[in-house]
Amino acid sequence: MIDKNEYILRRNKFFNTLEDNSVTILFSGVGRKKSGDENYAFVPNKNFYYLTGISQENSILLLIKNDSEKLSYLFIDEKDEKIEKWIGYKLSLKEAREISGIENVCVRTTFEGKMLAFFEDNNKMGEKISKFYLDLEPELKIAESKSTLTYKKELEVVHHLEVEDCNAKIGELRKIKSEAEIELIREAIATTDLGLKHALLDLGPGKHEYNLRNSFEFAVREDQDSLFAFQSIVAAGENATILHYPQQGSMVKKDDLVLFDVGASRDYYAADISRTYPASGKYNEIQRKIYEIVLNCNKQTSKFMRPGITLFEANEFAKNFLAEECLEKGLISSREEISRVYYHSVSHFLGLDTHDFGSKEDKLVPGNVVTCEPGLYFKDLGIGVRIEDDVLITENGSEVLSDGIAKDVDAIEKMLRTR
Ligand SMILES: [Mn+2]
Repeated sequence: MIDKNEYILRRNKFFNTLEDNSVTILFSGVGRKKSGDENYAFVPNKNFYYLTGISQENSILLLIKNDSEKLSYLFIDEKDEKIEKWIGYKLSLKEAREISGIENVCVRTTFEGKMLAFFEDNNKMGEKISKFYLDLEPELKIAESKSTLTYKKELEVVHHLEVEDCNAKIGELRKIKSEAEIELIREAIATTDLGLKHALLDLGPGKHEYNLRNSFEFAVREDQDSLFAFQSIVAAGENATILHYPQQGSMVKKDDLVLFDVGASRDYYAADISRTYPASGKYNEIQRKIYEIVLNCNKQTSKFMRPGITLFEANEFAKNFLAEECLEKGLISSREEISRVYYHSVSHFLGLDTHDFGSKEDKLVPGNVVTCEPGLYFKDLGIGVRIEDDVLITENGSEVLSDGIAKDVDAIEKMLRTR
């Protein structure tokens, strides 16, 4: 749970990145239609959520920076008992105030009127405010058939305003996690661990991938009704060489390795963990050989990650490590062949989104949370191994937040023996 003072602090930091005499409008978004009269489960725009803590659809944040004065307004749907009988509880203005720390919480239907009055005043004052910021994420729907991109056109054409995308400004703030955010990621990781342990009770030949996935997901949901950061991946044998393997209908065979790439989320903060287990309870010789290369790469790469390093450099480090080891152990016959058996990147930023804001060229700084996920995939051998941890960049190096989830061969085999 993030305190309202942290949201106030985040908005102040964001205000500091904005031009004076500017207006910012952020939308939580509206539910996306699935089919008929059914919508997908609503997920708020993460930049809106980051600055408000409000996850209710159809909400709007209005920030005005005028002569260095910083004004925040929040608009949410009016409570309506009839509608609540169908779709459940909605926040009161007071509750929204307590969550967000915004004093001026207004009913959503007053937003358009307030903006019209604002445009009139602004006209009278010789268009003192000419700069508008919107989050121009293309998929962000703010009404049934309206996105922030259509809203941008309206502001430009009707009101002659200059509109700038503020997505990256908020993204930059999101890259550095507070203590409270790191704690939520830790909690998401702990829940993911519970899920994996539960799935291991069922691991064995004759089970289907979906049995193991359901076992994982059952335990996650049972833990404080947790949600998932992304669609769970459980892939046995050759299927584990498909990175985002979607089907999960295959039966696990005795000699299969089973790859889990899974993550619970807490207040939308994601865990992203991969582990690869032997169905028989014991890694055979070739599996162990490949597994230990990936494991050592995982450990060395997370140590390599520290302030000043980029994710591009971390990937080069991991790729070289894998190439060298595979060559030495006779798994490939030239260094170039590594691209055949390792075909993704070793890391991405993690946070409110599983693939969070941040590029491969950004130098890491303390407070960044990134993944460390080397893998090797031998389709011909029916073996795919990925070992993924979540890593916090610290002042002097890094801390593996998911170190508590067993990954050493002995620890895993013992766990499977004694379950
Ligand atoms: Mn990942």
